[in-house]
Amino acid sequence: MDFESRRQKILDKMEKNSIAVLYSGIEHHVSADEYDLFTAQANRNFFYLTGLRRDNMVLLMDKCVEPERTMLFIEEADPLMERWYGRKVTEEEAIEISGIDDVKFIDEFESTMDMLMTREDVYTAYFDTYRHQKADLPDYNLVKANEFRQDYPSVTLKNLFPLVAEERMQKDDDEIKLIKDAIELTKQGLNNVMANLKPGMKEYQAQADFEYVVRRGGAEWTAFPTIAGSGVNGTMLHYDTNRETIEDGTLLLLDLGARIDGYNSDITRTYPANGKFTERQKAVYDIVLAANRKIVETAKPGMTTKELNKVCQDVLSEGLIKLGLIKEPAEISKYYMHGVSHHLGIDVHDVTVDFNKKLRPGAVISDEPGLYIDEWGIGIRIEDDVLITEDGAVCLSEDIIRTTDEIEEYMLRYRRKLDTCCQAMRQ
Ligand SMILES: [Mn+2]
Repeated sequence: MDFESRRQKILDKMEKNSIAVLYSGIEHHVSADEYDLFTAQANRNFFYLTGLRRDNMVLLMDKCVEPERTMLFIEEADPLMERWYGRKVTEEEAIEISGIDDVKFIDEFESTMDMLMTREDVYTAYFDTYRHQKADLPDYNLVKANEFRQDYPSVTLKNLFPLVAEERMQKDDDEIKLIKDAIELTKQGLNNVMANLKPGMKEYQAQADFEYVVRRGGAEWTAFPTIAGSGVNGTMLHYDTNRETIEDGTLLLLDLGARIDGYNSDITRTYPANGKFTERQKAVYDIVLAANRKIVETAKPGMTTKELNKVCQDVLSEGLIKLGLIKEPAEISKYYMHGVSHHLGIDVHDVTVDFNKKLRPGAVISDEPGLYIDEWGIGIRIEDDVLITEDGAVCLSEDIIRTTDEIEEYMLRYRRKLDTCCQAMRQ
């Protein structure tokens, strides 16, 4: 990965006489002496610009001097702490991974900042002040930005987030390769779900069939909590309790993905519990499939995800009118209530600077129409990951089978006798 050119692009966008300060973050405390796994929490912009996902690091870019300076601060290794908590990144490794030559230890950070603020003309400071919603605890970078504001009230504070997000919206070849690898593992995991699926199983057992394969195959973990909703649970968009029995005759909706080296896949497939779709399920399924295919055919640079969603709504409403479920296109919101696309990358719902921003080549977006018909106990979503190219789009997950014929054929051929499958312990 070319982290140096990524940082240069940010430096080019920064104002003259400015600095940028970006923290990797600190571990989230859970309870007693338990902390969340840090790799999943590291500030994603920090990771994007350095390739590092360890806690207690700072990237400092200084555009007040000629030539510009980039420094990285890391924790110093302490053999006793490492015995308990694992190895830290060494200076050599940090230089090697990030390509930053000027690496110092974190206890020098305060004095370095102090000197810089005293000796240089800093008019503007960029911090990552992103906030998802006010109800959340503020992110570490926001806490640090507020401290800085207190210490240096006359320096203009600006948000680094959109400068980095704008770059992250176009993936380079290295990033696309990792997303493809994550998709390939997701495919293997889904094949294992189909091979083991049968009525009477618990939803979490189908989840386990997926997660075993992707972890075994080298995924660092799943991209997000696996959704395995059978029957009416498939109509709940973020259902992830996964504790119900998969009944005969129902569909199982699986929204899931593997994560490799920080990059995510995000795929949804909907399978019949007993290996055969009913006529009604098939009728609804084929409407969703038509919308899914239409999006990848239509998507191209210059369009917005909003426009794509309109295309999706048109296909879905036409289908539901034919089925007699609705009379007017506007009624589609009763059965389809989310957007068809989001960006995908280091974040599953990857960063965007502007919802109305036109797609550019290199963008990776989801293609995920769905229909959620509570009264029939049918929830169907088909989600693929799509790369925007110079003149159109390609489906990166084309190889993950999706037609009802393909799915039925696969399940008929590969479904195992499950006598050896471990029994569910609890509801
Ligand atoms: Mn998605």
